[in-house]
Amino acid sequence: MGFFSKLKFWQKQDTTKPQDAPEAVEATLAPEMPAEAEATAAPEPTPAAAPEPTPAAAPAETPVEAPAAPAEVPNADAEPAAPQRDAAPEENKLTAEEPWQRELTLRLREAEPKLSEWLSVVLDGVSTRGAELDTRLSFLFRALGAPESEARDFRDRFNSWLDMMEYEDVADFRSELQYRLALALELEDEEDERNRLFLKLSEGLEKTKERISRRIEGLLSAHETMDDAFWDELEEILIMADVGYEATAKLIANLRERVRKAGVTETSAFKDLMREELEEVFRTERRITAVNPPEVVLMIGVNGAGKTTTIAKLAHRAQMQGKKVLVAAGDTFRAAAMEQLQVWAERVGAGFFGKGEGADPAAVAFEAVDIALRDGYDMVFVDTAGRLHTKVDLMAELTKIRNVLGKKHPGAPHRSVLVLDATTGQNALSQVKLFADAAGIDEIILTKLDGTAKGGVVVAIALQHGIPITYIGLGEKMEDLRPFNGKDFATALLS
Ligand SMILES: Nc1nc2c(ncn2[C@@H]2O[C@H](COP(=O)(O)OP(=O)(O)OP(=O)(O)O)[C@@H](O)[C@H]2O)c(=O)[nH]1
Ligand SMILES: [Mg+2]
Repeated sequence: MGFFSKLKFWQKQDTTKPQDAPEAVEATLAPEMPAEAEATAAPEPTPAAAPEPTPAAAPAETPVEAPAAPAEVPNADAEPAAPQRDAAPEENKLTAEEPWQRELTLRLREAEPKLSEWLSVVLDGVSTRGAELDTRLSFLFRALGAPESEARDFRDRFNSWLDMMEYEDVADFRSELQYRLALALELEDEEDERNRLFLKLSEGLEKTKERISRRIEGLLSAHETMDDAFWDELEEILIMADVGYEATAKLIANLRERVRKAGVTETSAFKDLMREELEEVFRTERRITAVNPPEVVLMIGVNGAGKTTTIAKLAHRAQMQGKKVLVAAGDTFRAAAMEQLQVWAERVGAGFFGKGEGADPAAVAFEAVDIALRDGYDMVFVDTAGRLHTKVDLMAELTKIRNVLGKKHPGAPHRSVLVLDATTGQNALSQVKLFADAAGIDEIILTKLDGTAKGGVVVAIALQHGIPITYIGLGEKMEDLRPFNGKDFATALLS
């Protein structure tokens, strides 16, 4: 559990706490308070962040990568001869008396209360990794009231990742650093982060937008009213953008009804109505998300869809949120599949369990959950084969894995996640049907939306199957797997 979730939990427990949250950044940073004492006194990190930001409002105004302020190294002189980056945390202990620290505190307090701004202040004058960066990151954690142990844990994991990636320059890892901080400090819902995601989403959907929004623009300028010819042309545009016949027919019928109810005929009103309709299409029922730990997630999908890399990305997110994660190599069809998963597990710092090529995948799943129960893991991701000798074999294997998991741990698998490659367009729809009928699906993750013009398939999946889409893949980097937000998707698609 991350620091701020613990904080929220404690606040709920103790109703005697004052209601008024103090400023996010404390002027005086107490050296090494016990975690709990510090936490109960600590405020919400983003008092100014709106709970329901409107993603459309700001993307253009918010810099994705805010440039560092003019170089001004507050601790250039105050810092002793650079300690090694693996120096004991005590050596990095901060005291508020030091001039650079006072200055940094003031600048953080003056900055707009959002992560990208805080990070700009903290990284000002730091161009490479090393002791300076470590010190500043610890400072940021403590300035936000997070316990030293979490700062240390974050720094250690981040430095191991930097070692592995052989990154030295801040320019190479800044984006990943911000992503990790957003997860670790539970700031991902912050407006700033959402804007970053929205920009990323818009960029990722560029090719799909070429197919949908550019053509809709053309349609709107060619027609003044929404007459039959208008709807016919719209139908063609949607089909060409991989929304598919069935979903297009449904969407057009819904849109016509919406237009009729709104009592408008002019095409100028169309985009807003279409956006509202898409938001409706992507709306999902609330579900019980609580689980009896460990939470077991079964990843299914055809070969090459992105199951293994998506497990890595999900494991990474969960680890950053303070969870203990185990990944299980249930794809025993190919030795390479297991090795690939093991490498990813090591990279993201998750536990790994595998039994070798040809082992029974159900036995792998069973033993992995056994280990997870014994060793207190919070989550288990079970990778599965995408290809077997026949479809029947594949489905029988998935059913067996599910049964065994349920016997070992009631409620498991808590989620069966179908991973779909968006570049396969309409083919993705038949995969949903196949897996839903044979194995059952609780949610869908669509990968490779970046660089495909077939993103319209997202609409088809939501309309035809009503299975929640929980994440989308917008690239190969860890931070490129993002929670799916239907409202943002509709806005990005039509903007
Ligand atoms: N551009 C892009 N590439 C992705 C994305 N997700 C996965 N990939 C790439 O897709 C390829 C296949 O991914 P894997 O995770 O190995 O797919 P898999 O489903 O495990 O495949 P099998 O093990 O063969 O069944 C890899 O090269 C990934 O880097 C994404 O969102 N965007
Ligand atoms: Mg795989």
